[in-house]
Amino acid sequence: MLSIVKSLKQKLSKSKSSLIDKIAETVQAHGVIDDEMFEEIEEILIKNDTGTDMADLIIERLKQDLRRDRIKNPEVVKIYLCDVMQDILMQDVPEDDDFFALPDIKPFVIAFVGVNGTGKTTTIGKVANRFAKAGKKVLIVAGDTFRAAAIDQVAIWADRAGVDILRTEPERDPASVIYEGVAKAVAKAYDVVLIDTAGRQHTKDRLMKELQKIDRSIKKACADAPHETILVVDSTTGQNAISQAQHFDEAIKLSGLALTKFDGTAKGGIIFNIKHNLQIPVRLLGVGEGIEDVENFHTVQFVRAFLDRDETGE
Ligand SMILES: Nc1nc2c(ncn2[C@@H]2O[C@H](COP(=O)(O)OP(=O)(O)OP(=O)(O)O)[C@@H](O)[C@H]2O)c(=O)[nH]1
Ligand SMILES: [Mg+2]
Repeated sequence: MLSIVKSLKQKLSKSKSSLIDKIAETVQAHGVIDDEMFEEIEEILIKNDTGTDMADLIIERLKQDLRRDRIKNPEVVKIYLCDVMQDILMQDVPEDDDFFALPDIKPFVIAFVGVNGTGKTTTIGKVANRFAKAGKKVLIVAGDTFRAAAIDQVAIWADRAGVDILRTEPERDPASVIYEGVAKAVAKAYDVVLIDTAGRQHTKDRLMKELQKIDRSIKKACADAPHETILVVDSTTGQNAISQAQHFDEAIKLSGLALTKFDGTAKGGIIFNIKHNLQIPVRLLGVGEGIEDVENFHTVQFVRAFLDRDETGE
């Protein structure tokens, strides 16, 4: 557990130094606890994508706690801030939420959706690899049929992960290809099906309707599937993530989010924004371009890594 926190910490080092450390620096430079200091903290939070409502909430709670304990020393502010942020993230969170611990459902069907270029195909490759390593029989369905290159790309990931793929000629109707894939998984006793879909703008009605068709064809092949529908969100997109999630959730009921490119963002605050605005849990974090670079989003570990806390919670 400690080593997971450490390695996550390294991967998140960019995000960490730019939020909590920046706040600590600001507070220290400021020297006294006053309104100006709170404004500066709030500004940093908003710049880091927490959203204004969430930034307000954090600041209000911080003020309350500092007042309650009659804190006058600015050096202690960081500790109080970490506590407030930790409390907010940990509210209503189930313990030990492991994406890779499959329930007793076979095949377990997971659809990946999202806007263009967010990392759907890459995430599927990483997830396939994890399941394959755990001894699961995995089928990837190449449901992004718009471009031949997309089919080749997901085939390369299937090969790397050492799992099977159902692929067709390009330009076939994605819903029918996906139907074939899920039906094959049912017939051949696969443990897990990972469905790749084409990137689509959440504001385009026609593409959102196509998602509904895909959902229906998955259900035709396996009545209670998809068991998970994961929206893959690029964590560097900031506020737009919320609107993406709302639109996709209307078209195809989402069960969770995968936040990719967390290694490259200086703005870890998006996690707080999501917590405030969506009822959809973050399940996976993408922390690099390699096949191993996926982590369970485990709130406790994340909070420790992100807010620079170690095992003892100090
Ligand atoms: N640094 C980093 N790069 C990532 C991560 N996930 C994906 N990428 C990169 O993001 C780019 C797009 O990834 P894809 O997996 O092709 O994205 P996609 O959502 O399938 O794209 P479309 O199918 O075109 O919509 C690639 O260059 C990936 O290497 C991540 O967690 N960290
Ligand atoms: Mg793709």
